[in-house]
Amino acid sequence: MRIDVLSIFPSYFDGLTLSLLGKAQDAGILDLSVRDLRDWTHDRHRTVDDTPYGGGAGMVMKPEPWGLALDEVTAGSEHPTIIFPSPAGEVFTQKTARELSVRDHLVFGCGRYEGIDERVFEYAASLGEVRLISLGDYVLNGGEVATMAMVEAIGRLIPGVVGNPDSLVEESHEDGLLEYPSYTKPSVWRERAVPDVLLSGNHGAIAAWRREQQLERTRRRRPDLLRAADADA
Ligand code: 6GU
Repeated sequence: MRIDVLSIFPSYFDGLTLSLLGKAQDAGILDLSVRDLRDWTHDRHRTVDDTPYGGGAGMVMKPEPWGLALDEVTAGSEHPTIIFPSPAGEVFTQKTARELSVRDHLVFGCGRYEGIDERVFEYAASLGEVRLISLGDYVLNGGEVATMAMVEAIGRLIPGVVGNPDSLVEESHEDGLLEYPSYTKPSVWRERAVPDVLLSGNHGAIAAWRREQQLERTRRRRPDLLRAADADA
């Protein structure tokens, strides 16, 4: 998979070369390129923002650098998916991550200031599929941290990135439920014992107990997930 990130703070993404995603890049599974949006400006100050038409607080990102950057990173790409992280977008979930993990080419456009000139989104739709995606109902200063979260969630689903694919199956949100609790040695620690069933060797009983724990935790912590599953059924 190819991923291009456009940002005025490219050094935010240095962390993505570490660990799992760094190995995926070394192995040639993931081709991640982070580009400085200011490289597509042509004035002495490398200006990317200006005052909003109609007035109001803050600055708006100018369309011209975005147009040139999007033209360049999508050139020769058949079906790029162009993602603009935005608190005004659809909410990112594990389902979104799964869907995006099978795309050939993702482009993340990280906005800053009060936003990006609206015409950029219209123009981007002529180059590929545009998605405005939010991490949740709170506000970050820009799209960079949101993009890092999405690239990690998507990247680990690409075949070969996570060493043991079984570890992808039993985690929170893969089946619409939270994960069951995990324990390791010692069997008693600070007077707290590991649940007996896990030491029983009875695989059927263990599977049933884990399922019950998943349901109980989800009921208690995230009842909204159970209602969403009901609505799906
Ligand atoms: Cl994707 N961007 C910004 N700026 N704030 C957010 C967000 C995204 N998701 C939640 N808050």
